[in-house]
Amino acid sequence: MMSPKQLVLKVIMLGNSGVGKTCIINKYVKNVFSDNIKPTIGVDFANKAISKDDLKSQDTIMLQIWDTMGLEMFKSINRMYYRGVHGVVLVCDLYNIESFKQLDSWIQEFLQNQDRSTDFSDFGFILLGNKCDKDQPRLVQEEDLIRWCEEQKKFRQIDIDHFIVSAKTGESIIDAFINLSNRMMEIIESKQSNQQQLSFIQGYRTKSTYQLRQVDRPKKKGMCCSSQTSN
Ligand SMILES: Nc1nc2c(ncn2[C@@H]2O[C@H](COP(=O)(O)OP(=O)(O)OP(=O)(O)O)[C@@H](O)[C@H]2O)c(=O)[nH]1
Ligand SMILES: [Mg+2]
Repeated sequence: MMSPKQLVLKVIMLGNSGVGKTCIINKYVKNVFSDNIKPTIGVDFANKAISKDDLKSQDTIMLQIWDTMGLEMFKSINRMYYRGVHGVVLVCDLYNIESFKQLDSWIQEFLQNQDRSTDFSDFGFILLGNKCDKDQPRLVQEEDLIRWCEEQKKFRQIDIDHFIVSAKTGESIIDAFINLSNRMMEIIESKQSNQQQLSFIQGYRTKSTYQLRQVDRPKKKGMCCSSQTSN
């Protein structure tokens, strides 16, 4: 066990356009929600600190949450943001069946293009079914999410917990990110020696901060890459 420290962990949001990825980040990091939000073009990231009171660990975490474009035509551009990722938030819209069907393609796309590990259990995952505040019969049921997670366990040996959430009311959003943070900590702590843990964490860090900033700085006007920080 290494001495307590703050770890910077990179998390990426994945899911179809319109499922609410940007709204979920805004609610979680800034506690705001807007009905009037445009599709994300380019990338952005926000930082959010998780205290050790919320973690089953002596360490604290700074989550670096990357927001990407869900539009199909940008899928290949998203690939460069898969570098150095520790955790993935998969999102579908409970009122959009296609967004649920596409989850498989998002996780596959990530696993094929990430550069960190051939062992898929080295990544933390959670699945969010968003927009549960809506007062209409849902098109995607909680049972569908449960079954999907069971399939990931069976066919890919990946443990994924699901959450029914709302970016509008904030329901279960904090719980979901704490679950993901604990999962990522478990993965780090499962590394046998201090040295293994350290190189595992530093490997992430080097790739997510240094390389991304060097390679991915947008050249075109209108492609934004700003950051927000919240505690
Ligand atoms: N009722 C309700 N509407 C939501 C919720 N989350 C997002 N929305 C709405 O859904 C629409 C899409 O939300 P975004 O956050 O832009 O979706 P996105 O996944 O970031 O989409 P892309 O950036 O195109 O990939 C917006 O009109 C939001 O106001 C929610 O929890 N409840
Ligand atoms: Mg967005």
